[in-house]
Amino acid sequence: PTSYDVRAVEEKWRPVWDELQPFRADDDSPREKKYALTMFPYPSGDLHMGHAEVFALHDVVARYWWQRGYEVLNPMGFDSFGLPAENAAIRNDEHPATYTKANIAKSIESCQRYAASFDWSRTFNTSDPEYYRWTQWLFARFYERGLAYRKKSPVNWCPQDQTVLANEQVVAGACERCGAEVTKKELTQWYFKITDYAQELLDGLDDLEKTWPDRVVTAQRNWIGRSEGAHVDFVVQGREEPVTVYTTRPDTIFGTTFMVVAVDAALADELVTDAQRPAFEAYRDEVRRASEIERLATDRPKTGVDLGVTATNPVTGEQIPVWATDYVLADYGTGAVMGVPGGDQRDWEFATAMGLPIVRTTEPPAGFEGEAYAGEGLAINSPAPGQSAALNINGLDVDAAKRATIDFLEEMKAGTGAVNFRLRDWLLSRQRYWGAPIPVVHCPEHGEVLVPDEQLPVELPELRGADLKPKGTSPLAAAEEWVNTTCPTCGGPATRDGDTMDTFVDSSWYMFRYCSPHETDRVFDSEKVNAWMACDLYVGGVEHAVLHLLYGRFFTKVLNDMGLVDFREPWLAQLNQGFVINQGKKMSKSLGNGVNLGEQLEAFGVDAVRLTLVFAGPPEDDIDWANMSPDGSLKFLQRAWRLSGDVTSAPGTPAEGGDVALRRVTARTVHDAAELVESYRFNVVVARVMELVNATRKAIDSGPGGADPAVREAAEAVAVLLSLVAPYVAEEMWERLGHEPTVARAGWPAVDPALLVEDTVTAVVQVKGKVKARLEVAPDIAEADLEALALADADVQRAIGDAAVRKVIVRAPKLVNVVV
Ligand code: ANZ
Repeated sequence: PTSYDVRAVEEKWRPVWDELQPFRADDDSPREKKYALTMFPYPSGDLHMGHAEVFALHDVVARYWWQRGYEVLNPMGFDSFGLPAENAAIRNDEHPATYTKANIAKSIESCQRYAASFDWSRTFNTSDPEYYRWTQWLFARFYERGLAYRKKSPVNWCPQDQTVLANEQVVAGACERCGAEVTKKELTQWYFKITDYAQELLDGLDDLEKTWPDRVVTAQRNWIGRSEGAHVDFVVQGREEPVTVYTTRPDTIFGTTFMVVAVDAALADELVTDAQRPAFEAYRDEVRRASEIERLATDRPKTGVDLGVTATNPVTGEQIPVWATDYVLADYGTGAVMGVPGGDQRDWEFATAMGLPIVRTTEPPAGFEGEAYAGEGLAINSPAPGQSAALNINGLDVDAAKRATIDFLEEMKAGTGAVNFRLRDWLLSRQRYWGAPIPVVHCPEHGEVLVPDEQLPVELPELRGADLKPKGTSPLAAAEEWVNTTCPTCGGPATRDGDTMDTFVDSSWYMFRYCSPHETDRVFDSEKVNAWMACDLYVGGVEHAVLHLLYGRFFTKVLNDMGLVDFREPWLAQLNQGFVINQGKKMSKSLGNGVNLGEQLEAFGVDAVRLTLVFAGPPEDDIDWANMSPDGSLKFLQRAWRLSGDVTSAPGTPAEGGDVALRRVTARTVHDAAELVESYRFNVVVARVMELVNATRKAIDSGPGGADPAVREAAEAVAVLLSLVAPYVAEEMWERLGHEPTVARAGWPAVDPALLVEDTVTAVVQVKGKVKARLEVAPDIAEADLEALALADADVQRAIGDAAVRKVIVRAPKLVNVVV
């Protein structure tokens, strides 16, 4: 036959692999361990092209590690709590588990057909009570350490999904999931104290930057948002405690002409005079009606209300007015800002709108035509001519001026140097049903009480359809039988916490659980986790740059502090795949340009689809399916397969006596493929295998022929290399070459280093017409290199002696003639 039957080959090998279980990770294996993790999916349907891409890319590395002799942990599960299942359940009047289970079954079936090398013996779903029991257990440990707490504050509220959102889930003012405009609501919510780890989360990036994609590292740095500056205390009329502001530019204090307080902060409400209260309240109502998008728009005119009190500038003693505004954020810094219109554009606009004075305190460069100047320069007006102050920083550059001001403030006890982070605590409670219940009981007598460990999991009550409709409070809170319970401390009547946890809590620790997924009496076996982890590679979407990837790092640090794991970073290296798009655009229902994975697999087979995705380009790049040719991939696979039928030497024939030219190509290909996989250049690996297939075909048809052992060696290398990308055809080739399954565990082909040494030629060096040296050089050596090499040779130098070199004639690569 000149081609194989794609469908028949797929159907033939699947049951064999099911039997062999070649990818089951053995905890007790003496081999060196590797952990290859790819982000587990939400089961919101069957697998799609995006999954096909990421699983194909990820599998190259996982399968490569097996071939290299490692014991590989490559697990897969499902992030199965969350809104898609809940919304579907409301639509179809069913239980979210119904939808979840059906999608998981479909996805597992597809993954197996796709021959992704996952170890299915370790799979779990985060919505399994056996899993979320431990999510709750971890919450309890965080609570005990003071890392989980409740507070009332204005939170992001999605009016569509009727739930709060973490800052990380608000994208450009809109709900990350449904796109609705997010508003603010004052609510008591649960938080994880991720801010305790802000500095460490930042510092860890210095190491990760070597093995993580730049854009992820940058996104995390920006999200953590460390800035250095000072807290400055302003005495405010009629208030005992001073008002503290956070500033990154304490050196601009001489230009502070007003103070602005966040209108929605309690401080504003507290400071406002009776006379100004009506105006203040009217303004606050107006602001609350505005959406986050409007509030954050930079081109929006500045608004505010004078609170009617004044503050004293601690350096100049001047009285400045205190205003409330919406451009100051309540939950950043201290919620109060010293207004420096000369140095901050927002303050400039505010001062201009309100008719407040503007004083420059940094000399802008000549010709500066902007408004506020925030750049480098020397301090001026600090103090201004005629102004008296105990501090004088005129003439200092920004850094020196900052330091001098902080020193002064510290001495006066009116301020301190301070570091600030943009990172907020992680709001983890959700008013939705399909999540892990928060394991806390509220007792009128004892307040918040943790549900005792032995009573975990706190299982979800059986609710379905209309019971799940968002009402602004959790559907759990309305499930009376479930909510009403007794206090674990006193046994008196109490109520369960009605919120569930953000699904990002579930996915913050799943990588640990895979190491010992069946534990029933502990969260995981620390010994096994320490043996497998940290993950050697994490493959997934860049959209998780700040959410999941920051939370997982935070969890790891806490688990390390608890003594449960012996490392502080969970993912040593990371690879982000690009998107699969179609006709230049993201696939979407409205554009009708979606590509159905199942149809592609039907038409071209698993191997050709996988090969196409891997061969498309560097993994980080987007793949436009419209420009791809799975048909071309299939043709190539048929060509590769034909080689296996043309090998006529017996299996096990030593290759030593075989055709050297072909042996060199094979050795070079195998050698380079390893380096290419390790640097994630999978597409180049495919290109090199294509070249090897061509070279082998030529050797069979017009070279030494199919009986030459070098041909067998080459065809076997093709099968092993293809097993990383196209497992079905690779297995079929392997069988035709006379081997037992499975090629996936055949082992990386041995490379004789002698075959990697390039051919050399002998260059003759003559001095005064006599041969003085013979040099072994590369056939493509450049003339200049050959000349330098010749003149540097000791015998040549001796022959030249003190004579002056008149001319050097070079005929690369064979001859150098030195004329003296
Ligand atoms: C005076 C000043 C003068 C400032 C100047 C800047 C330039 P980052 O780097 O983001 O930390 N700020 C402080 N708290 C704020 C809040 N809650 N809402 C809005 N703005 C706030 O920025 C810190 C700077 O942002 C602070 O430094 C403060 O303005 C402002 F020439 O203080 B600055």
